[in-house]
Amino acid sequence: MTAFKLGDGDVLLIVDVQNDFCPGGSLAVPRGDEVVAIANRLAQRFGNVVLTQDWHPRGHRSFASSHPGMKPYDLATLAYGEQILWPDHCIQGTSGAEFHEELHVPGATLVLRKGFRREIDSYSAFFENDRTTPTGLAGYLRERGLGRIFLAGLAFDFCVGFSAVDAARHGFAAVVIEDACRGIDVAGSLAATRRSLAEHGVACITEADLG
Ligand code: VGL
Ligand code: ZN
Repeated sequence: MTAFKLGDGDVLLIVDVQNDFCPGGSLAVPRGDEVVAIANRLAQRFGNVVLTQDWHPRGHRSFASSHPGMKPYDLATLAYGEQILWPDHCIQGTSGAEFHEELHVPGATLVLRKGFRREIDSYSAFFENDRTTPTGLAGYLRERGLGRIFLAGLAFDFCVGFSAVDAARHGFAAVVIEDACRGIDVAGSLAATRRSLAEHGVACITEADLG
């Protein structure tokens, strides 16, 4: 039995499949490159595909290198609250910020760049980490009549998870395709993400559930 029948109101959101999040990159997600083949396959089944691209200026406040004496994965307090500090990654215009070279999604209609404000990180494709600055994605999806969002990509416990929860908060149906994601797992982030997805009614499925 097919649990999910895809239609015109569905969109596939492919999150941050970029070189810096893949093996060899500066913030490599373990086995991150394994999502490429499945993302390519999924994209062919959706009439609507949107890509996100983490896109930071040099000296971004989420980088440990911007905080003397602190190191990657430390917790810092920024103007909007707590922020995990990361290695420099996905710097605008660098090869680390490019999509994985085998990602092949010619039908994608939007590349949504996020994290471009020096002072604010953005895990979610909908709101930056201050939780109030919108990226514009909700408006795009609404105007296009897209009501159900399937998510794939990197990292499960950061950008994919936050995007899925914000989608649900916005009133979209949100579905994470878990075998099309890989996670980082810092400070219990995987378990926290699973809890948060469940609390917000986000379904977690596998590619096989799409029939
Ligand atoms: C991400 C940490 C920092 C992600 C982006 O794409 O999950 N994680 N920037
Ligand atoms: Zn980032």
